[in-house]
Amino acid sequence: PDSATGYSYEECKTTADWLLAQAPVRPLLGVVCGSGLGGLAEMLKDQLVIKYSDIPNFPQSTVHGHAGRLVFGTLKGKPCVCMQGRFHLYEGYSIQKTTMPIRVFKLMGVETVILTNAAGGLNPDFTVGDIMVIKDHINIPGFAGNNPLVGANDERFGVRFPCMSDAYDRGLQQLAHAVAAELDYSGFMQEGVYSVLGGPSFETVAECKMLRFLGADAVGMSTVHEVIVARHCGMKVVALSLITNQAVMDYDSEKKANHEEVLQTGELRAQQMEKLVSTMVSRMELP
Ligand code: 6GU
Repeated sequence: PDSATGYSYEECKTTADWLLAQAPVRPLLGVVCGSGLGGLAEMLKDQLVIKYSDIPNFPQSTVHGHAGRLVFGTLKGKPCVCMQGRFHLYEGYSIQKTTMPIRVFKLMGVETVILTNAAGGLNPDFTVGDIMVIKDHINIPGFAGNNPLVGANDERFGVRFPCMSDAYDRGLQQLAHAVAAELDYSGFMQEGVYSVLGGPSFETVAECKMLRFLGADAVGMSTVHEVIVARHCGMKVVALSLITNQAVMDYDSEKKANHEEVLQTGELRAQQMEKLVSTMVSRMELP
């Protein structure tokens, strides 16, 4: 099943070794940049930039707003690898393929993963431009068997049935809030539950109401599959959602979800998001 749906351990290892052979640093930190949030990668010092199309075995990024490059360097002195552009289920890859870079992170020595995304707000207390520290997720595609760990389990990555009740590291969530307070960002910081759908169509009104009723604060099309794979192989995870738009919750609303609004809000808050992440990184104790 591996060759049909995903990548084997050996294929991931080939890619990791190929990257390490040219990387200026051995990364301890992996960052995945969401839509419109790729600017974080520009903050890395002593960069080596590699296009996904040049990396053996790597999937290719197809989404506008995602650059499709891997950037190595140091962020606040910490050795780092950054994905500028991620892979989504709606691009047509198997879900196992979309998460292959996370396993490559692990095989390069990454121990902590920071993920960002753009998401629609479901919680009525949220405002466009808020940053939500993800404390939990609802994996809707997973309910139907679309989980990145489906298929033969390779014990070299992790156990067959990994725990997810502690997926989002408590200490790193606290760090996010503490750093936000220091930067005077508390006025737009939130915490909550992120729900994922396959996309690419946005939600109907009934679907938004259902997700809210289930306990979700935000909805998006990414991150959860990466978190599951990162936790499976024992990496620490912290994830931040930029609320780029309010999900439409009633039929009278004139509003329509669209990708342009997502990217515009990204621009509005991108610098603060970058500052938040880089300051968190400067405070992280890495081995
Ligand atoms: Cl409203 N929905 C989904 N599924 N993803 C989004 C979004 C909404 N806004 C940004 N990303």
